[in-house]
Amino acid sequence: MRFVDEVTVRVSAGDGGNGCLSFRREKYVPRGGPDGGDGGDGGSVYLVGNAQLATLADLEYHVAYKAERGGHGKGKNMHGAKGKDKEIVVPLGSDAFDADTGEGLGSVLEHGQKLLVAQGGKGGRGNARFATSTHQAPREHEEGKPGKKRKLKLVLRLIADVGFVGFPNAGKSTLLKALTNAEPKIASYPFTTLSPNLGVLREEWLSFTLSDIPGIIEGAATGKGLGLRFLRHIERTRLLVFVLAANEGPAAAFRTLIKELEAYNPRLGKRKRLIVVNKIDLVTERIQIPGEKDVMYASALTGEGIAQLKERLTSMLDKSEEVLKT
Ligand SMILES: Nc1nc2c(ncn2[C@@H]2O[C@H](COP(=O)(O)OP(=O)(O)OP(=O)(O)O)[C@@H](O)[C@H]2O)c(=O)[nH]1
Ligand SMILES: [Mg+2]
Repeated sequence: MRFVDEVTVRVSAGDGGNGCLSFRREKYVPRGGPDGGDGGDGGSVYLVGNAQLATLADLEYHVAYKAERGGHGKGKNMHGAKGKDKEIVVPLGSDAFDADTGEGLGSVLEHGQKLLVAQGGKGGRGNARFATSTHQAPREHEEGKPGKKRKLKLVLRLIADVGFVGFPNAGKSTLLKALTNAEPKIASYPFTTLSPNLGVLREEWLSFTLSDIPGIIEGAATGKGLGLRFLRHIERTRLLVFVLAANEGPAAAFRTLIKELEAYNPRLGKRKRLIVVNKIDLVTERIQIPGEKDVMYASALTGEGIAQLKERLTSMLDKSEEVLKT
């Protein structure tokens, strides 16, 4: 399915039903009391998280989502039915905003989590509710309140344990394939990956999600290449893996990558990280990365160092805190 990480839709909660104005009419009862029932509340619109989804593509075809209105109250104290809620299924990591005001409405981070994005209108009270000992034939009754209607903007920032960053062609996708069940597109030209790929790494009873994003180049933070567009998909990871090509100046590449990440979000420079110098089949020396202790050497192509890398990732993640839920 196509990767879509930003979408704007209209959501309308249901209006509340009107309260009823009515008096009892029975054969031998000359002056019946008020019996107008309340209107039902309008249905609300909710987002619901689904761990199976990794794109907002489905939402592009539904421009509008509407919850049911509440039923009107009726005589004989009959209350109107509550309007049915509308649920919009979204991938985990979806952030919701009011598109017009920019107000943040919250994030959906867990499977089954429900987030209210448009509150249904309250039903109006029927005249029966206005009766008191001194006011026995009330004619007051309320209209239902309108349901919230808004333009809703959804922005997806994927949730993964590990995010891969590296220059185009460094071998990120090849590495993802070597470590996980993913089948990403791999080719010998830059920008083969045009949208994030997710893969699951299973080690005994543990499993972690790894995400491979398009290559980053110098100036990415200011919009060069695919730019900032995809950096948000590594913001929620707890470990960054820098993938550097051994034969293309890995130390300089690392400095550039760190600079771009920090320019985008300073917190990314402080995120726990592991450096993988890939393509070691193409060089004879083990190039050091100044200032970095956690450096591993591997070849995603020949498989050299992959088992050690798996082990290292597993032990680093095992000890690290929960997925960052911000
Ligand atoms: N010799 C060698 N080639 C590799 C290795 N890893 C990847 N490659 C090759 O490098 C090229 C780029 O690999 P990709 O995995 O597509 O690189 P990428 O980092 O995902 O690139 P983008 O998606 O464009 O950012 C492909 O031709 C791979 O076969 C390796 O360890 N050794
Ligand atoms: Mg790739």
